[in-house]
Amino acid sequence: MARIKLQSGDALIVVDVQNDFLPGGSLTVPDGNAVIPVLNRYIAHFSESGLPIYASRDWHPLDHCSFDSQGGIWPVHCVAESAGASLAPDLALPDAAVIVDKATRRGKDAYSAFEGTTLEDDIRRNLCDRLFIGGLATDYCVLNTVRDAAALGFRIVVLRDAIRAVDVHEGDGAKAEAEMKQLGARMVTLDDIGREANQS
Ligand code: VGL
Ligand code: ZN
Repeated sequence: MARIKLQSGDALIVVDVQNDFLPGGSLTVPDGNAVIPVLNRYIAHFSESGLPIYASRDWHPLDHCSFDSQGGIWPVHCVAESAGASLAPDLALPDAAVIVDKATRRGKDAYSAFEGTTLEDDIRRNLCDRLFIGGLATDYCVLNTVRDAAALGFRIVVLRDAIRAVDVHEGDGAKAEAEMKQLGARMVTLDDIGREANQS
């Protein structure tokens, strides 16, 4: 039973599904690869509906301030142009997907896909007002992207079967989900999504 019909004004944002956040990467999100087949289904829905798809990448310089080598809290990860920064090869993005690189400057971290990027402008130019957001990690870049989306006045749908948490502190992911709900995000799974044309 599809409870949400995709329609014009909807956009999909796939957050940071990059090799370094997956098993074998330098900052593995537990069970992170489980989001890939699910996101591929969402991507197919959006593609078939002719709706815009954005994919963000964490895209750091080698000496980024978030790295423990620079006094930050993370291992070196998602260094621009490195294999670890590549989007997961199994992520089935169409050519039309728009890639959004963030946290590209040494001195500043940016967990939100909106921070220091053209994402908001791109979305508004496409006349989108409802954002479907999934990816990695629930308690960092997904949460902060949702926070900014809410502050910017977008309606938000979180793909709760296509997010996973780092959980540096146990419960961080659950807390993040609670906050996203508090911010007005609707939490859905694949079963909730349908297409206008498919409804009967
Ligand atoms: C992220 C930690 C460090 C994320 C990025 O994409 O959630 N987490 N950099
Ligand atoms: Zn990062």
